[in-house]
Amino acid sequence: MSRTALRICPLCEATCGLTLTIEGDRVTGARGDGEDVFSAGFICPKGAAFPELDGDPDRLRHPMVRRNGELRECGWDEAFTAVADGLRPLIGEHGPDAVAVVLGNPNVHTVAGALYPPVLLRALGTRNLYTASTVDQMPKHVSSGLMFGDPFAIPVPDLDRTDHLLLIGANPLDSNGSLCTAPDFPGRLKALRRRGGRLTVVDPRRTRTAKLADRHVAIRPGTDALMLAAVAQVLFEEKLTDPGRLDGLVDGVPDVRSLLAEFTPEAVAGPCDVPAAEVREIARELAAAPTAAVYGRVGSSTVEFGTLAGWLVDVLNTITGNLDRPGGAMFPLAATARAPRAARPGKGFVLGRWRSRVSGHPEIKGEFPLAALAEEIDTPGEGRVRAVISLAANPVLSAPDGERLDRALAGADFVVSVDPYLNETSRHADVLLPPPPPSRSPHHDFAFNNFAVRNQVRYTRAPLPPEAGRPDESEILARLILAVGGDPLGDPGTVDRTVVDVTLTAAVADPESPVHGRDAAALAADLAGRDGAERRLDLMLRLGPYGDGFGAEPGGLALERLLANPHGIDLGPLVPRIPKVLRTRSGRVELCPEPVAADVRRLRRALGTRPDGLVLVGRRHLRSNNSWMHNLPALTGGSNRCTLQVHPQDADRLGLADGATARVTGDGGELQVAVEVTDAVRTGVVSLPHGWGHDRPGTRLTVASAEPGVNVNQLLDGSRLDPLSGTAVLNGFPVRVAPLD
Ligand SMILES: Nc1nc2c(c(=O)[nH]1)N[C@H]1C(S)=C(S)[C@@H](COP(=O)(O)OP(=O)(O)OC[C@H]3O[C@@H](n4cnc5c(=O)[nH]c(N)nc54)[C@H](O)[C@@H]3O)O[C@H]1N2
Ligand SMILES: Nc1nc2c(c(=O)[nH]1)N[C@H]1C(S)=C(S)[C@@H](COP(=O)(O)OP(=O)(O)OC[C@H]3O[C@@H](n4cnc5c(=O)[nH]c(N)nc54)[C@H](O)[C@@H]3O)O[C@H]1N2
Ligand code: SF4
Ligand SMILES: [Mo]
Repeated sequence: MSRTALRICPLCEATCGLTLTIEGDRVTGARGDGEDVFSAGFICPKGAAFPELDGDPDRLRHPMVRRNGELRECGWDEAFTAVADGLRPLIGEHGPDAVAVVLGNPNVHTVAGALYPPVLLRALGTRNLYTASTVDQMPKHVSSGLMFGDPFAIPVPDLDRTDHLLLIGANPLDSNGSLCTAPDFPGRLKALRRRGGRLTVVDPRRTRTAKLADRHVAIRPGTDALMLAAVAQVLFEEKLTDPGRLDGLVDGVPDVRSLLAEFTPEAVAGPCDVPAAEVREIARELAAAPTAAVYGRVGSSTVEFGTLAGWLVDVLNTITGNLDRPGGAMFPLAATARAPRAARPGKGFVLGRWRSRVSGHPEIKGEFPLAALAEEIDTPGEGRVRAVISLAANPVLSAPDGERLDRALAGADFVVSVDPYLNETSRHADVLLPPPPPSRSPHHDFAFNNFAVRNQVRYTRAPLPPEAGRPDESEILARLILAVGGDPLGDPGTVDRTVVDVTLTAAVADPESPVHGRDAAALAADLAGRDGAERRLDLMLRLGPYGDGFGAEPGGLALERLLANPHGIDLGPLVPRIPKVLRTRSGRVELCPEPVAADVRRLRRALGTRPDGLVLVGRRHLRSNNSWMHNLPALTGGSNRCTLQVHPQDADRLGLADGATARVTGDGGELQVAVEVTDAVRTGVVSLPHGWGHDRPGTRLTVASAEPGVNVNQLLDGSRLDPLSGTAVLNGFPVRVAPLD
């Protein structure tokens, strides 16, 4: 007796619709949903492994609490009471900043992770917020914040219509794309080439994506900002700029021109190790394409000049007239986003409103660098972080210097972890709260629809009912919020009711809202949904850009329409959104923001250099995901291995043989790892993937700990950051490599 159920895949940013086969209370199969309005049947090996991932016997089913030093299973009421008992006295004595909140990557892949962390942060009032952004995309938030006034206004390449894609430091054939949500990214790149378009890939490794390209530029890591500056310089020099429709809406073009004047192709050729003539060709091709998009991701972000690279990507999009036009780089509009308002100046984006205690790092978007978490816990003194609430995060492996963080967490007064696994980070929990597997959770992409190459909306309810007595993740987080406030056994529904109340009270008072002047309580009573999370989704849909406005827009979106369209609702191709999307103080695109201009001075110092040391870059494997998918036999083995890739010439020079063990040394430590000799990396560069190092005691990762690998982030001491964004330099940092004698 089997049935099928739909479930949007939560395992990467592509958000494919899956059709699950369900037998009894287990998922036994997964295939692509051919009728999904966005993914149209696409599935990758990770999606296909959904049943195994969902049913992993190492997933925790009961909460755990530490008593007399030992973690043991307990009941849910006991767990939330322990949270309140642990946190309340610390907050009472030391204030809210004594509690750090750490938000990890899967929060953007769950309904709960979108809806509750903001409420938790407001309830706590702590300034100690650390997220995966500062080991990932924070540079892009900063460049967008400064240029467009909204850190979330991140243009995405209009993949299906562009004639030319300049792709920098991304490998979507393995990652399936990031800050560019596009199911079947590989197929969309092939379609670009089939329709006569051109693909250029800039990457120090010859990746599967690079193999698909018309041009592969094997740049020296960390130098993309220099190359992009030179591309802009050529465009200015050769009078190839034309902002098109945005002419008159962009400030600072002449300033950028003079700022970049000395970044000639000749001046960057040495540090980038890219011939000047090739930089000129890249610029001319970009200008000549009928439409083009420049797109940079992780390899251009978690680097020394990450914010400058993110900025230059959009400088190029703007001065070639490709920003905000079909076929260029565009701003998606999600169904649960705020409805657009009339164009007008905004508050702008301000950096460094407060600073971290130990190193004085400026806050960025309300966050401190994840790389600074350990020092905030282990450095004594007034204002020390004493407790940590970690939601879906494994910073012991994903942040620089995990060993220091490991020790810091062990020494913290109190740690709460919401995580399905007992792993490198959650083993430090005093209370561990495991959410149910994805088959028992609903899904809607609150985050990724803001970066999708086509506007669309989908919602899938949990394919399986909750196990008896087990809360879903939304309820876990709502109860955590109550526990932090001292009411561990309270009704979690009050959290959602309060949010609905506050939102509607503001909406009815807002002259631009479709519900202006109506009765908030009556609107709240009209919300559909079988739990608080669903009612909040209904609320956001109805007040959103395509919403029914509670009757003001008949036929508009509401939860019921999504439930009636289980394969999703297509909302059409991306449409131009400037000037409404802008929130800068000028109300215009600010092409030359002052903090960026100041940082260009740092970039200038790299001009004319010719570095010759060895640097390390990462890599992602198709059948892996950061630190938490090494526990499934179906996804491990084969080429998914934690090896140090070394170019044959470097291997010769260093005396390293394929399969031998190398000793790798960086600022933060040393590790030993097997060598893989391959010309897929360029000379002067070695590559080691992240998320490995599953050999710590006290975890429950049967498969992963049998093939633990090493933690690349141990090579870092946490001091190398992109200064404007606080983002860790995870790519292009210096290492020494020698054979293990
Ligand atoms: N050297 C190097 N380091 C890197 C990177 C790199 O390229 N190189 N990449 C960086 C990037 S881009 C990122 S995003 C970070 C990611 O780093 P993290 O944010 O730490 O995320 P993950 O490593 O994916 O770990 C996610 C945790 O969430 C848990 N989890 C899984 N599903 C769920 C769920 O449904 N609910 C809850 N509550 N928990 C869940 C997992 O068990 C795991 O403990 O790593 C960064 N670190
Ligand atoms: N299969 C799989 N999919 C994933 C993940 C995963 O771990 N596995 N993680 C998910 C997450 S959290 C994210 S953020 C996305 C990331 O998705 P992507 O941004 O596509 O990330 P990567 O695959 O790491 O690709 C980064 C590329 O940059 C290159 N690179 C390194 N340094 C430099 C440099 O200085 N300059 C240039 N031009 N290139 C450089 C690397 O060689 C690498 O090929 O993937 C997501 N999807
Ligand atoms: S591409 Fe991403 S969303 Fe699609 S099936 Fe694979 S892991 Fe899931
Ligand atoms: Mo990420």
